[in-house]
Amino acid sequence: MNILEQIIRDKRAEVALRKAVVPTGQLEACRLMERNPRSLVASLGQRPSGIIAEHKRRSPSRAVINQGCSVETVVKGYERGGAAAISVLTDGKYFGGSLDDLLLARASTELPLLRKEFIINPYQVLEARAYGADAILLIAAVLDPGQIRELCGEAHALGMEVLLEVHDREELERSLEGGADLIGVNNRNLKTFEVSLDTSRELISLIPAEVGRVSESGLGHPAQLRELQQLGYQGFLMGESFMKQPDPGAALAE
Ligand code: IGP
Repeated sequence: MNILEQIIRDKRAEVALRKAVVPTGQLEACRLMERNPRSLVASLGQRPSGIIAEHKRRSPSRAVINQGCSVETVVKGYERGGAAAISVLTDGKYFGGSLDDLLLARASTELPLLRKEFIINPYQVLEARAYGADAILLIAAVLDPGQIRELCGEAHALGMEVLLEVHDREELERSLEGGADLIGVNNRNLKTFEVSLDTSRELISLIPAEVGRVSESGLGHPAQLRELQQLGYQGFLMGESFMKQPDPGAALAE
């Protein structure tokens, strides 16, 4: 079993437990459901950096990245540093995140927030909204086209946008009909952790012009962002290169 299959197996069990503890009706009654979500797509157009800066404490590929900074410090630093949006990892077992992190991020910024999670069930989309997210991530590698369509529909019905992550041509082609607002090309293979920017270079020409284009993972140098921008990417999802510094927001501003 590869790591992605392992994560999804655990996630199924987790979602069943969560549903039992907080029923759908309770989530629907949450205060944050009254708030109007903000557009991640629009923010990428307005904020010149195009950076979606990620709160990430640890990962299966790199163990501890940053345990010292509070969510509030990181998020406010990212905003000050010029981020266009913030991504918050909410998976606990493999990434050390939580829905409380999303809530704390929501209390710390007005920038659009992406819930970074392994979403397999509409319940998690509702959860994202109730905890203050403006957009969700969907990972094509673990979803079939019917699920992508269903989860996109759920997100849109709740006023949120969808960033759909792909890693190869096959995933991209079978996912395009799903209705995502943005396509994210993950430079990291989630099954092997290998990182190559060639993934972004090769897939750009296959992404239709009407969807937003985001390059994800393994980015750190300004020269990389310049190259990807010239190729047609408008967004850059970056975590480790900021989080591994003692002051992640200052690292972004540099
Ligand atoms: C950020 P990096 O290499 O800058 O820390 O990558 C982000 O792209 C990465 O965390 C990520 C991810 C994911 C995490 C991309 N897709 C899916 C968990 C699940």
